[in-house]
Amino acid sequence: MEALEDRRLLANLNFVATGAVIYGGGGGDNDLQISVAGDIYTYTDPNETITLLGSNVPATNTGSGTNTVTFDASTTVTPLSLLVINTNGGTDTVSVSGIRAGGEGLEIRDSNAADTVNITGDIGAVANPVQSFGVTIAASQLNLGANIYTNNLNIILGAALSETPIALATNSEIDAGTGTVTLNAGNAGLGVSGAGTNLTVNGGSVQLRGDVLLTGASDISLNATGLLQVGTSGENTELSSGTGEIALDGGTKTILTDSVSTGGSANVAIMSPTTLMRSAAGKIEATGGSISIFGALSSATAVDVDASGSVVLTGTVALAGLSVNSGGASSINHFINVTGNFEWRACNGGGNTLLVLAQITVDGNSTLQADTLNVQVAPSVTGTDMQLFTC
Ligand SMILES: [Ca+2]
Ligand SMILES: [Ca+2]
Repeated sequence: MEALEDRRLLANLNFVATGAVIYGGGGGDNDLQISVAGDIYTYTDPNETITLLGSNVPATNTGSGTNTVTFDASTTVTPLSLLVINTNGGTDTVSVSGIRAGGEGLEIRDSNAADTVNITGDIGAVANPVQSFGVTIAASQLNLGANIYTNNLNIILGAALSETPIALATNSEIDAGTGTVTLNAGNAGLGVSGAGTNLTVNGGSVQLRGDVLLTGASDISLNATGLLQVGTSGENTELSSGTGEIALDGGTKTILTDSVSTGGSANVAIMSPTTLMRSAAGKIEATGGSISIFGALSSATAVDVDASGSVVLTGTVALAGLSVNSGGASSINHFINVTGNFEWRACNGGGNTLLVLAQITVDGNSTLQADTLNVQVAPSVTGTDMQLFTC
């Protein structure tokens, strides 16, 4: 026996006893707009009427049963804890221009259709972040033009399984305090809809799934007090900032699964006790800038590090192969262990010095080249001899 199709054409706003407010759209195409001024929320949809119901309906409200309803969120019996949006069937659009700072969380559910979510105003504020439930947004497309701040509560953008392409419309800061930030942008990735938009993500744990391919001068700053995981198993995640800076800071560990690159004169800085490059992570590149990696760097595959400026690797390095092209003065200060081939070239005609102060152990072929080579520690080569060249 077939299930009956949902043919409701009316939307409800259900104030349940727990303090959640659940918007349930009908089967038609919703165009729901949510705004707030002080404690007064307005939900409006030209396509469906909205009816208030439930045991916690605010004492002050207007418009129930029409296309625009308002309610004073401070007049519920149980304090509001969470705004839930479920547009159900139809090709729906949800636009949120803000929610109260320092209050309820936001959950926009994926209704498994080509639904779009636009966030055009901040969710929480730096000094007054979301205080309950955190923020979860799923859709077929998320256009993010605002900041999101929670008080140590998780922020999840993108559906866990179907994933959600994310377009940045303005600079966006996503800050969960010690909570987890998960960006599930999937195969379509996270990109820009403006000329150049910065992405800043702060959390206790930060996990990205899907490429972050920004253009213009878009800075990417990803910071976790714990694990920073850029990509997951089977979903390698590339980071590209256009001509913006890239700064990655994993408090305990940074995991990369694909290349990290900047253009223009922008730099790449990775600060973490350990940076692990998984799968074919491949390349860290600053075509016109410098690269600095503070902490240990390891990978089971070969890694390219290319910069027109200096390359500074401050921690121990353990890789299956390493190729460094550096256009600035370089020094090798820490133990480098390469099971494959090793090459470090610092040649751009600028009189670059490559100073070797720590042991380099290489099983394969190895080449060191600079305008001036200053090798103060004998390399340990078990493969072919180490070749030392001046440019
Ligand atoms: Ca839908
Ligand atoms: Ca709908």
